[in-house]
Amino acid sequence: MTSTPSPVIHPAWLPAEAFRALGSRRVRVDTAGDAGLLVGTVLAEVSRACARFGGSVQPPEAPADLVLTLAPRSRGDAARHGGPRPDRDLDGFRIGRRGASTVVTGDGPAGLFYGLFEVVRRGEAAFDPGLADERHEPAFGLRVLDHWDNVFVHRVMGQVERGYAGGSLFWDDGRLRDDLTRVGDYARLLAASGINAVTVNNVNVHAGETHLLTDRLGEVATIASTLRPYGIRLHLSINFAAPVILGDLPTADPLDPDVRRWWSDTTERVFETIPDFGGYLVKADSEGRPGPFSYGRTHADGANMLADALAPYDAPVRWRAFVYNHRQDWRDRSTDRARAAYDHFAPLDGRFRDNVILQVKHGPMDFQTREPVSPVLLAMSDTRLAVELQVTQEYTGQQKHVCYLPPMWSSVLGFQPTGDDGPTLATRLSGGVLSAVANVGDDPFWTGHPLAQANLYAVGRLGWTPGRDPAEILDEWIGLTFPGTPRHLLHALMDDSWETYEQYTAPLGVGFMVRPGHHYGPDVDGYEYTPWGTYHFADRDGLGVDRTVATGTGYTAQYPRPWSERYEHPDTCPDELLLFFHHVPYTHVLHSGSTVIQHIYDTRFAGAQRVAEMQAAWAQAAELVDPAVHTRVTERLAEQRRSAEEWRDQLNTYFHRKSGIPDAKGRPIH
Ligand code: GCW
Repeated sequence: MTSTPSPVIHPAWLPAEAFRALGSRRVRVDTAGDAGLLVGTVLAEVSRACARFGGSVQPPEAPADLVLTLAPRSRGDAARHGGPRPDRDLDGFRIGRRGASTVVTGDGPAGLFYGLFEVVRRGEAAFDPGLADERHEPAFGLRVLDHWDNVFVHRVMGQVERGYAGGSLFWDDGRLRDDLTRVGDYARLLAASGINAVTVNNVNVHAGETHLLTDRLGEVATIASTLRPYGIRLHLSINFAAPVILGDLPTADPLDPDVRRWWSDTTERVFETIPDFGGYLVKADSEGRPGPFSYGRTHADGANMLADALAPYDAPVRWRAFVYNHRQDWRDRSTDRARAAYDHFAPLDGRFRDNVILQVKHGPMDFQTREPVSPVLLAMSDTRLAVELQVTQEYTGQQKHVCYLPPMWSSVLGFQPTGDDGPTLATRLSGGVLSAVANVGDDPFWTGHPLAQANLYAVGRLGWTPGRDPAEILDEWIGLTFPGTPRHLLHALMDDSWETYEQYTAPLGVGFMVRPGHHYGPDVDGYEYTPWGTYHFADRDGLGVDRTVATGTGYTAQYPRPWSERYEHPDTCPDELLLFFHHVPYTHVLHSGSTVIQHIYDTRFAGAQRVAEMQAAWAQAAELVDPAVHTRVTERLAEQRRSAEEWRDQLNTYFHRKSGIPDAKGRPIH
């Protein structure tokens, strides 16, 4: 069962106050009678803001402080497209000054609408006579949040798999929610951050959820119409075995003509019902989900079948590369889970249709606190690739811990595949897809931990400008969400929170060490002898995973040069990834000058100490923050502190017992 939503829903980054600058002025929405749905949304936003703050919506030709207008070539496009289909190629806009007015010119209705939110973000600064002319357009055409929401409450995973913010916004115990008001509000928040699509069900599509594609499509269409006014398209996760599960066919073989016809007929009905349907998302042959392997077919066969069904509608299938053996034998040292996605997919490069997008988790394992960039993203130049980020904090504190993730994401998007002077990964992927696993639920703060909203906000902003400084995005979010609160208070808690989290959890890129199943809290050996392939190999002499070509699993060879060489040798491997790539003695000296064992002790103490300081600083700020936010963050910080100390003590004790090496500073180790 899901929790009952509180009647007071936090406005996140769109509090009424954020509209003051715009709403207290004369605004003209100059779209020459264009009555498209998105233009209607812009008008409604402007009217609401002006009604609240005393400004006015000006008639055509009348003087205005802000003019929102469409570029000439797109006039009429919106009318032609009629209501629903926002043109995603026309998301860009210009902003600048003309005489005494600020003018936003949308490339199309969506651009107009993103331009409006740019004005909101800038507040008074949008009306500065010195405002420079700027053109904005998103780096990624599709900026999608994937919800791991179940329709039916799952006996282990609950309503939302890896959800830490209450129930689903869409589904409640098997049914579509009656009241979708929050879905509309959510769409508005997402649009204001720059997101343009959501997937409304878990990638693990269980039997009940399989019906969303066919007999429960009406419910999906209802969600789509709630999202549409904000330019958010709906995507569905599908079950590869749907033709069998739904009882229509004896096989789901992707090369079987009946199966292919089934998918094209089913897809036709989807588009008849939802003309602006976004596309399919597929988890196949992964963690027990069905897929083409059952029929002796390849992932290219499977993905291409769905791509062919979607092609008439110019829609993509996103096919996930998260394929690995989760029934591995821990005694077998040659099997390395990190290698799996590359081993499965790199040989298929060039064999996918144009509307197949291979969606790759940003690291080779599974959203750990620190991983190298997935080598799949650096290969496969003849395949459309998307990077998948995880906003929901499965392995990064489950929205009980403060953990501002954009510095991690920026290190992925800014990674330079060909070395220090080359283009970034974001440049390579631009024009394509940025996808992220959502972190919201029916919690009154949307994300459980109010400060986890910043992660959701930032993913949209990075979808437009992946090279932007995460600290700047954070500052923007703080300004919008906490008008009146001194910004340094939030910065003090959030700026280095990812690093802090890393300090008290698994060290130097080794990963996991979490409690199996729910993945919260320390359990150093929790996964060590399991079939999941997530090991640290600690013994009395050392720890880490040897992934070298010389003596290990050979994983480093999946990287292009110079990375393959850098990672291969401990002396050139970055400290923070040392134990991901190498098994070293506890006495190995890091570039930092510390030994591995002393680093483990020092950073565990420092991380837990830092959390205690965050807690003390927040306690001082009670008067300066909305009391409801203050209380919720206070509660979560108390848990973060307890948990950080538990991590510190378990890891220190474990490695002290294993290594027998005392802490050089003589601090208490139990
Ligand atoms: O990290 C694992 C999660 C699963 C998830 C899977 C995936 C949706 O623990 O809960 O399943 O990744 O990404 O498919």
